[in-house]
Amino acid sequence: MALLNILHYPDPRLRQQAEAVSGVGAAEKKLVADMFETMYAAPGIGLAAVQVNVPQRIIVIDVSEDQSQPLCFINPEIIRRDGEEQMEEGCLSVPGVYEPVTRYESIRVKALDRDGRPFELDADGILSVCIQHEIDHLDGKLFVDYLSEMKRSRIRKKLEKLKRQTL
Ligand code: GNR
Ligand code: NI
Repeated sequence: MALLNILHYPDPRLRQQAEAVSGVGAAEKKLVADMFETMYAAPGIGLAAVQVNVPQRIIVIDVSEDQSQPLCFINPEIIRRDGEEQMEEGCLSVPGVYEPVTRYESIRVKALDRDGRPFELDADGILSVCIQHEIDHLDGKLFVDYLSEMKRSRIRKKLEKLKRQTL
């Protein structure tokens, strides 16, 4: 296993459109294992492959308090969406920033699991929010894109300054 480097906004590689995975083999399974390790170490409740500079449609999530509910979604698709809900979001690629975002309240998702087997799952609450946040990453989208241009530009300047200071 290995810890992967997480890209930070405004890195242009976070804008990559991820490609569908054509088969789940040894390389994909290793990537999934490394993504879980990286997410738990961060710590975070979700991680999309684009965040570790792999433009493939792979997501890992665990919203439990004790790392007991690992979920992997390969080629995820939202097949049902209902209601709206606002929740405070954060992102490992936008460290230190938390802002409310409105998303679908409940969804049904279709995907392949880490062994390549198809499954469907109903989600609401934080799991629903997290799945939508991660699928956005696979399309090169970040939660700051839902904020005003003024807020986003303030966040970009803050993170650019932070980066300069650590170089
Ligand atoms: O760790 C994370 N917490 C979180 C909190 C509210 C809404 C979404 C998230 S996802 C985030 C990890 C991350 O950046 N995944 O892409
Ligand atoms: Ni994120």
